Amino acid sequence: RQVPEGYNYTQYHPMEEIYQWMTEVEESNSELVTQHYLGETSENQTMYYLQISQPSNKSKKIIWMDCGIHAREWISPAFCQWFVKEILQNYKSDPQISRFLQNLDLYILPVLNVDGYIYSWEKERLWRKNRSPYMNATCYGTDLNRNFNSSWGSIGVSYNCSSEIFCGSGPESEPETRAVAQFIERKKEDILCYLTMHSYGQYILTPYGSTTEPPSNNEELVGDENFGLLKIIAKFTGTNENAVPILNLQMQVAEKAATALMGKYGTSYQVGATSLILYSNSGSSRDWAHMIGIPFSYTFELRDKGTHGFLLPSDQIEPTCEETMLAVMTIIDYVDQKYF
Ligand code: PAY
Ligand code: ZN
Repeated sequence: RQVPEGYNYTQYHPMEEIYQWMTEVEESNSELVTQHYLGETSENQTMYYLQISQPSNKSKKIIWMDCGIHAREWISPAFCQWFVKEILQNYKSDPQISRFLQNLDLYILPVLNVDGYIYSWEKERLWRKNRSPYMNATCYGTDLNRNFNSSWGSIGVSYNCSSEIFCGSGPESEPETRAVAQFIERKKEDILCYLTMHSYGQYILTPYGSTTEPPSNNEELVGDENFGLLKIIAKFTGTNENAVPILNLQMQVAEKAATALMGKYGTSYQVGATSLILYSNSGSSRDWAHMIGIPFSYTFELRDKGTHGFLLPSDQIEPTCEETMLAVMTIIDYVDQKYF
């Protein structure tokens, strides 16, 4: 029970099977899971997310996780599915999960870039971007992780639509970006943590990609006065003073997560701001989520470090998901314990 009977979590699945899986997960766990419409892609595919929430009169906070913003990173949607399975299988028996589900709802978008994912299954395995046409359909695809409204177009992007890192014609020019951004914007007062899953490289990346200089005071966080963000941050950092402590704290929590992950099979992850440990980029969803005031915002780069790269063999799905689970649980647990 609780997970669709017979679904194979140790294989990669094409989009139609993931759609089917979402429907079945909801049907077989109707007390806990609901499937919701999020939006439409540029090729008119539907984007759905799953909401896992335990019925309660309490007002709860949210953990958001999206997978598959980049088409070829197949381990990412596989992890979102694994994560859902683990929660559903264990929420009754695992005290950690049952504790945080009293306070937190989980919102999971298993495949953000549906068109790209389908394209990488059917046409070009190493496709990265979405599939929107540009220049009279002479080139296709925007890098959705350069299309968010955070220092859009400023660094680590291309304006050439045939580039892998084409940032689109403007911030949120893409329907997939808009669907996610509008939804998160609407819910941001309640979202404590934004997680976005990629591969590969074995990193937990923190804000910012677009600058190596953490802004002083609260300049980085817009709209804080609107929803008492400072009060939220103070819950975590114990200070009302400025934004730097939350950036540092994100690092520390990511370190704990990486340590937990390593405990499983010894896999080593590097932790730090994207601009410091990887490269600079702008318009990433992770930067944007933190900029609008979500206190914890992370990009995971899952296995491996380049041996197989995007073509991670399916026999690594299980160990990758098992270890990543520990990291994600560490973060959720921290946020839960500290906030509630
Ligand atoms: O949020 O800053 C971030 C993630 C940075 C990723 C990016 O969007 O460029 C890093 C790459 C990714 O997962 O897309 C890394 C992979 C190996 C790539 O395609 O270069
Ligand atoms: Zn990626």
